[in-house]
Amino acid sequence: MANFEALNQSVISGKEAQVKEQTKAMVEAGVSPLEIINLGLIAGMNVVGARFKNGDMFVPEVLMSAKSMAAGIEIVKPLIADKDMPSKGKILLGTVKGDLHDIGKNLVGMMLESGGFKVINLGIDIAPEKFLAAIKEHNPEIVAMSALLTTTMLHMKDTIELIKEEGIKVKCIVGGAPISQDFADEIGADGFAPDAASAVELCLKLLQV
Ligand code: B1M
Repeated sequence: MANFEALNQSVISGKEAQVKEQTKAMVEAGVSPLEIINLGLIAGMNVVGARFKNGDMFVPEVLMSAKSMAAGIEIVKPLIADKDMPSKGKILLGTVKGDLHDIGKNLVGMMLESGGFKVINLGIDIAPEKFLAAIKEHNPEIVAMSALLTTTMLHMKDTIELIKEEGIKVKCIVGGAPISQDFADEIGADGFAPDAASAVELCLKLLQV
């Protein structure tokens, strides 16, 4: 019987080398790749998400856990055909035009990936037209926008308007330090998440998965 609990613990404590070692040992012992991902890696990250939300873990620790989990997934990924990779939906993520802040956005991306979503991280300074082109290319279920500046948050509205003008049906969600639920409602977003763990919950709710 594979020791998923030990792997959970290594992810929770952000011990990347240990995660790699335990993941490789499980692969060599013939444990199913999907079980390693779901019961070992993602289950550990779920605990991290809950602790982060409750204020029991902080950003640097969460980043270490997310990096450890990603290292484990990298080992298992080649063993799984793309179609079998568990995915709860595709999310396009980016920091809006004129804004270079990406620490929080990347954290959101990692938490979404650990929550089972496929994330396409477009990066920073993403103009509405770039979001639109990426939507047409990747056909995501959700577009998640981040803004940290009161000046750039207005580009979220421009992006949502452009998407609506084009008649594209995709859920748009927003977040970042200056963003509030009121602002999200005002610009016609489908949701707002104050932090990375809530972003996962919001996407699960919006897609009903
Ligand atoms: Co700048 N910066 N910064 N900055 N910076 C802030 C945001 C600021 C509040 C600092 C201050 O004055 N007190 C201020 C904004 C003021 C305002 O607009 N009201 C500010 C400013 C003014 C600027 C510059 C203009 C400074 C200058 O050059 N004069 C400049 C702008 C550059 C630009 O973007 N064009 C600038 C530059 C920078 C650095 C490059 C130096 C650096 C960014 C490095 C990087 O990201 N790679 C930086 C940093 C680090 C900060 C602070 C100190 C920290 C931001 C951060 O990473 N927090 C910030 C002050 C602060 O917030 N305390 C500040 C940690 C991160 C985990 O939290 O990003 O909030 P956060 O993400 C959270 C949630 O907001 C949420 O989940 C995350 C995790 O829980 N979330 C989402 C975020 N995105 C989401 C998307 C979602 C859902 C949730 O999708 C649905």
